[in-house]
Amino acid sequence: MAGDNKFVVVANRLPVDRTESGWQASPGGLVAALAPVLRAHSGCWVGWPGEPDARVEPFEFEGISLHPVSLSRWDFENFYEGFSNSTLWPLYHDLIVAPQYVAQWWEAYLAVNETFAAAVASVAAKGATVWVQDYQLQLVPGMLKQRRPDLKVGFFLHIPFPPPDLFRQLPWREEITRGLEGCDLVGFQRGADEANFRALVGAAGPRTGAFPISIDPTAIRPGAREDVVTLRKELGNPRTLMLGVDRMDYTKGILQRLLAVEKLLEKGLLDDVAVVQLATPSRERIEHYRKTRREVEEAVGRVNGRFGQVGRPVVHYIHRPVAKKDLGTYYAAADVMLVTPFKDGMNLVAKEYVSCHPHGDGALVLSEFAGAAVELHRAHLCNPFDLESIEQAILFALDGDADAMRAMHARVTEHDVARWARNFLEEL
Ligand code: ADQ
Repeated sequence: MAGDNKFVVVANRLPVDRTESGWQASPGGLVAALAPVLRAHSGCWVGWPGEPDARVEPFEFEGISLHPVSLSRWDFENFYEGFSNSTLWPLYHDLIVAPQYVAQWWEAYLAVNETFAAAVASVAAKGATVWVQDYQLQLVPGMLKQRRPDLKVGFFLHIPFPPPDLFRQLPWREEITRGLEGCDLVGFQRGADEANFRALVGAAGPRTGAFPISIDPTAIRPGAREDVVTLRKELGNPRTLMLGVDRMDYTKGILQRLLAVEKLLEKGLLDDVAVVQLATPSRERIEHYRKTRREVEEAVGRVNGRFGQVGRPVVHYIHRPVAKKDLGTYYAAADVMLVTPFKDGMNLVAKEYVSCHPHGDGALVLSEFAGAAVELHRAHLCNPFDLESIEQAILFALDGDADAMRAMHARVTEHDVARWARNFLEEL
């Protein structure tokens, strides 16, 4: 059975969310990067619509044809929350928390990957190109090649690939590598991730490459001058405005940056500062995520209790998603951006911030364990496992470095997400 789509993107999620007023494009650069390719090649997107137990018929959205794959509540709990986010996510992020190995989760992963592979096989035209996205679907390439040897299959891993000795913990390591070996090309964020995978599969494995993902600079625009002035005024016109923007995830090191700020305040090395921490709620049914949130919120309360004034807290914390337009205002207004993950595939927030500072102002504190540190190596790099290292980077950042900011801005603007997609697909 074959369909008529010459280009198929397959990802855990469709690039849309259902709202009260119908389907809406979900934020994220992937859609922006792939939409032109999908339109030009009569392509389609296969993915889960985001609601357990719902059956949704295929539909068109802004010129792209979407093929929903339905997942049951059981699939969601075992495949998504279980194997994807409580086994693979911590394992691939170097065991910041301990991965759990549960046979039932693995069975769900296997079954759901089969469902995705079957869906792709039914919509892809003969000889079509299929681009599989991310850690939730690592078995799909192998399964597809069995059903449809005529297809050209690429895979991109958005998160890090762990060193071989960590990967070997996985009871189902061989099945996963076999899945990826079904690819014509496997793409990673960094050369180091690619090397980890190569060390595992040896010279006989599939073709691989490093393709650092990037942002769509037209989607996040620096806020208008008057909005920046208003925001700073609302924050009490602090001398220094620091900003954090993350999904609430234990990989992001949100607590660590707050502890570093607290230490600097304690030592009297920082004053007249406001910190804005925006955190989107994420995976809240998983205990480690709830714990991370509790720890962050406790630190926010403690820092404000120790160093804030009535009507003038030090840390302004919002645990809700923020509109892209407002995000541009926060980025433009911030003197120092704090990006301190313990481990991160890329970290697009760092690139979004740099993209909102074309004139050399602002400063970026960036963890050396974020994939973004390869390209943004002129940022104020720090080791998030070492609080003093974060403190040092913040102190250096207070002085800024206009040349570095301009150079990083040029890099991010030139190497945008469209170029990322083009590079991968040309190589494929
Ligand atoms: P994430 O772990 O989600 O992505 P990141 O790359 O920083 O991390 O992307 C987050 C996105 O969500 C950004 O575009 C950001 O603007 C947005 N966002 C975050 N907090 C927000 C808030 N409070 N309000 C509104 N928007 C918010 C995974 C990997 C990364 C990799 C990307 C892409 O973990 O390492 O860079 O995929 O490959």
